[in-house]
Amino acid sequence: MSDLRITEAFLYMDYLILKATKMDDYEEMMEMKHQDLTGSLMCFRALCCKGPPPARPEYDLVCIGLTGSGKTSLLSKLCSESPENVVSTTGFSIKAVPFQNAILNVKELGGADNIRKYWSRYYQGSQGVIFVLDSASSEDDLETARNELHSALQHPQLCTLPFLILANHQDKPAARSVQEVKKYFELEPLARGKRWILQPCSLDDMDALKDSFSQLINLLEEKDHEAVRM
Ligand SMILES: Nc1nc2c(ncn2[C@@H]2O[C@H](COP(=O)(O)OP(=O)(O)O)[C@@H](O)[C@H]2O)c(=O)[nH]1
Ligand SMILES: [Mg+2]
Repeated sequence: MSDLRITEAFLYMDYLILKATKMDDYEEMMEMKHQDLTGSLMCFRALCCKGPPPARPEYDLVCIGLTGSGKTSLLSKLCSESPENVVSTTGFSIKAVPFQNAILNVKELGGADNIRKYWSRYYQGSQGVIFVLDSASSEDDLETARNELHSALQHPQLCTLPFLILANHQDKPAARSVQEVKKYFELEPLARGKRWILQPCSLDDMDALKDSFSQLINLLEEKDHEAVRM
């Protein structure tokens, strides 16, 4: 819409106000309204004449980890969903998680004993991996989580992808520190040469969580640029 047409529209609105309020002095009102009109025009232009926002790149990720590690809760919180709506994941679920510079389409795979053996069927097409672990879990569960993480890091469809490992439940007194997790999971030797981030986090610490996701997005973008260069 041209500036002239917008001005006409505002003038007509003034005429209607004048009629409704029965103000006599049109000149006086116009003088008063002049400043407002200029401001309104700028707002109108900002709202209506701005082009669509630039498209954000989308990445497909797979999110794995034992049941109860906090996959659904963390992803739901990133999507600003209410915690009351979090239900246990049977099979898998997909969420589009929006960030300022990218959208992550995250496929969460259920972590129960009888489902984990099917995880690898859903790896195809993934561009990155999120592995969530409960840092305060029992020794047995921690060992199971370690075995699952090792299998995932070595799987042919995942081994070259960026990994974000979330050491969750850090708010609990029994939580292992990030150094303990790194040592226990033998991450240094296992993930040598791979792109990975190990982030201690909890449901209450969204800043740490968001920060680790921006690092993951950087790794995904780097991979994109490499593909363009090849
Ligand atoms: N204290 C605490 N509880 C958590 C945390 N993350 C998840 N939970 C709780 O752990 C339970 C299982 O979480 P859920 O997201 O369903 O785990 P999932 O099976 O990995 O998807 C829920 O009751 C969550 O509220 C955390 O960081 N700290
Ligand atoms: Mg779940």
